[in-house]
Amino acid sequence: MPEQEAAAVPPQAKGSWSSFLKSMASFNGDLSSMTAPAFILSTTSLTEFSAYWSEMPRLLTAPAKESDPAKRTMLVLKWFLSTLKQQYASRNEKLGSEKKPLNPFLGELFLGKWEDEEGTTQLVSEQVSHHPPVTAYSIGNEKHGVRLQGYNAQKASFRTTINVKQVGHAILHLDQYNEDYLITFPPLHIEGLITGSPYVELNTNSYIIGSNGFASRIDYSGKGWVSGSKNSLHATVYPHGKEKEKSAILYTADGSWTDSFVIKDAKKQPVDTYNAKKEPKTPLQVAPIPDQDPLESRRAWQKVADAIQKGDMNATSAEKSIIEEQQRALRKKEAAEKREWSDDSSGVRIVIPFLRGC
Ligand code: HC3
Repeated sequence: MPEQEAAAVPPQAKGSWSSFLKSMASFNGDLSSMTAPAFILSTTSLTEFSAYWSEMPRLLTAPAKESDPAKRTMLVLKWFLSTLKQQYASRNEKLGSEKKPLNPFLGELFLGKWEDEEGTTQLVSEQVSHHPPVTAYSIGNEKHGVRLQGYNAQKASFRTTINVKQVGHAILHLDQYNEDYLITFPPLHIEGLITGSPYVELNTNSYIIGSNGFASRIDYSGKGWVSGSKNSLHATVYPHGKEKEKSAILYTADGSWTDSFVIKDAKKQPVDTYNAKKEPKTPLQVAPIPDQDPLESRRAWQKVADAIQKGDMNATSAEKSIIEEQQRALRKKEAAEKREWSDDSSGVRIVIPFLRGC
């Protein structure tokens, strides 16, 4: 084991980390109920992860400005690939390792917006199920008529490491072309678990299926025992039904999702590039905590986050219990009231348990 990796577990946490690893042998697949040592706890809730889809709004809106349908599909692919680093490696980069995010409560909200030359891009992320955890989101840029809506859940298992299958999908809609792109999410696994510096590596493949007759397939690979490099990707854009026909490929993308990739056309000529280290991001604007609704993530978890930051496990558990207790009381109240919510504008009656418990 390399020394610098072994040092990832603080000396005082070595015992709890090895107990955590032993407990993984009987892991039941429920990531939210996994009890992890203090040093690996994050102060960020999973509802915040929805923001990773749009940290570079100009890439999200770029397809809306392209009149050629195959090129539009390529630009959707470029935007999707550009989100991968933020989605899967940014915490590792920022915090030194992947951490265990806060498990959102039902109805938890994360709201924000990006303001730049693309206009306003608005984010609404909501926890729509607590057990199993499901996060839904809607990201919209009205000026360019672009909307991304989706939901995410995870099914995990343990075999030599934590393997995560992502359940859910997202749909990117372009108003101008009345076009939808159905996006699936890659399976992933955790590397570096033994040494206490976990990070995400993506597995197999995922797809983007356009309603315009074109699709993209993205293949992911990592550093194997013998060859390969970390975070590698190979993607192709092709007409529907022609995934296996090499001669039908319209565009390819090759490189790394944490570094850079090149997009080439059918003649193998470079037509576009992306460099994750150089691409400027637009900061997400979130309301100051005192101005947030009590259901908003950073306000609701503030005391828990402070306790985690101080490394105070007793306060962390106590503050988490307060939130859990409030949630139990709310569920009881809702059950007693048999509450129904209605949307007056459409006349549709939405019964909360149906909507929330998906
Ligand atoms: C598996 C994961 C929680 C889920 C995270 C998801 C799939 C959430 C939706 C985002 O769009 C993409 C995404 C990125 C990373 C995924 C997380 C990586 C690790 C985390 C586990 C719950 C934590 C595992 C615990 C430990 C000890 C390894 O940190």
